[in-house]
Amino acid sequence: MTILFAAEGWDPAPWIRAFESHSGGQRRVVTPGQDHDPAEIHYAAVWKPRPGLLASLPNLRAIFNLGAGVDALLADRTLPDVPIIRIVNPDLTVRMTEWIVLQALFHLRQMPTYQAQQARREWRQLPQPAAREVRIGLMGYGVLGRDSADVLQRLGFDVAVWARRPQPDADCPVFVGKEALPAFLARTDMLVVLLPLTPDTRGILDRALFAGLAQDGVLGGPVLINAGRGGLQVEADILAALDSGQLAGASLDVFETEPLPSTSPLWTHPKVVITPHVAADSTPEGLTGGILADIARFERGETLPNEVDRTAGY
Ligand code: NDP
Ligand code: OXD
Repeated sequence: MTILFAAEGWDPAPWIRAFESHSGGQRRVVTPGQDHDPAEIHYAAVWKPRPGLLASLPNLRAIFNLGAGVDALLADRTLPDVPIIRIVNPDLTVRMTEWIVLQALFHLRQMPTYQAQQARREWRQLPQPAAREVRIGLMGYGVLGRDSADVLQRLGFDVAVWARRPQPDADCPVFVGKEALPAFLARTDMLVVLLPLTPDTRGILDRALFAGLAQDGVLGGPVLINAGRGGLQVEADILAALDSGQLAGASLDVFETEPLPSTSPLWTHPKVVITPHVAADSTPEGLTGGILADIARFERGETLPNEVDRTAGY
């Protein structure tokens, strides 16, 4: 049984090595450019595969998306009707939590201002709010959101979350659905976004949403931290909100267009922290063992966790 590895822009060599070593050489791994019979492929491990590629595999049994977000994959209207499994893996989760916590502390401890002062050799101590005085609003309380929420709460932040459905086991206030969004935003000083990109969430981070954020917080204005997807945000509205003071700062890992064009004013904006979609990388060592274990379960007839709901889009 052969696995097709197809990940746009990624070096396949370490992935193939990791698949082969974790399977003790039991699985053959091929790439789209390589000579192979499409009929021999039963599983595909993919990241943004060329539209139509998966439809060309007549014996495909399951698709493993090599990231947590499936928006790019679901955009292929020819996808075969087989289970799509997305990555849920402690390695990826911890990496995301590191990034979110790093950004939350960066803004809490006023690092953008201190960096600007450093550039001017200016020694000026600012009043320092405590984490417990900052109300974090976390959009998306899934695998990644839950872990970030736990760690942010342990650091003392006052965390509430927004999700699509009730979360009976949550240990923080939960706001559910569109009706609860205004109340959620009104108590948010730091908006952390870990939503998937779906038809319901596209463009949600816009002027109207920023206008609903709390303006009376200890940070001097609300801060936006987005590691979900660039399609969630309207960048022109972020820039306008930063310039009008409606937003006091932003940390962005994802963008409407990636790579972020060199002409984007976000690059040089003094209130913006930019990272190039690296909040939580998918690594061969972190992920291949889990995919192979899932394939073994699937072949034993067991149901796989983390199957994507195509209707909901995540
Ligand atoms: P999950 O599917 O586990 O969680 C998604 C969460 O978003 C759930 O809480 C869900 O609500 C909520 N949600 C979805 N749609 C809506 C909506 N319309 N209104 C309110 N809440 C909604 O995803 P993960 O936590 O694993 O990942 C989240 C996203 O992070 C990924 O989709 C991906 O885009 C992004 N990501 C980015 C990376 C990076 O490096 N920048 C790396 C990895 C992921 P409910 O619980 O009610 O279903
Ligand atoms: C993902 C990503 O979805 O890397 O995992 O963005």
